Amino acid sequence: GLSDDEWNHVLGIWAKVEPDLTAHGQEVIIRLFQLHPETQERFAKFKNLTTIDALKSSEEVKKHGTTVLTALGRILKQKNNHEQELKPLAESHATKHKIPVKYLEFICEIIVKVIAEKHPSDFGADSQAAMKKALELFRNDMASKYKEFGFLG
Ligand code: CLN
Repeated sequence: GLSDDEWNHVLGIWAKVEPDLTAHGQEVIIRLFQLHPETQERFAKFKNLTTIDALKSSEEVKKHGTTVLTALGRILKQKNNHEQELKPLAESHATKHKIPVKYLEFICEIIVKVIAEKHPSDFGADSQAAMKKALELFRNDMASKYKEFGFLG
């Protein structure tokens, strides 16, 4: 798990992300689709967005980015006690959306990068290390829940 100090880092930087969650979320989703096009194929609702301009001007992408980061923020704020928030997310991503754990790795890496670019002076080495650790915890717990739902991801 993370120490109190590490959680303080995680929630401290998250408080800087939150006022502009939508811009962060949009950037994360667009970058994910650009770097890992196979992830976009999982979204029936984004099939028609075939150019970078279409992605950038899509209200649906903005909305989805906000949904994802809102859910992630809720989980981070529970620190380690995220069972209640995590379970439905693991269930939908395992059994309905069928999202490999590898894709979770992709998005977590991009989340760290986007935060680092948008908050260069508030996201130092200690904060970055703490955030990476929190996201790793999130992914590991998603992966073990996946198994409970019979999805090997
Ligand atoms: Fe996701 C829907 C949170 C990563 C693919 N995702 C949702 C919903 C979230 C949510 C809340 C709506 C409720 C639900 O279906 O459940 N997703 C997250 C969080 C993360 C995440 C938090 C990681 C930080 N999701 C992913 C990816 C994966 C994916 C690893 C592919 C690329 S990124 N998620 C989906 C899909 C849906 C979804 C396909 C359904 C979208 C729709 O049709 O509305």
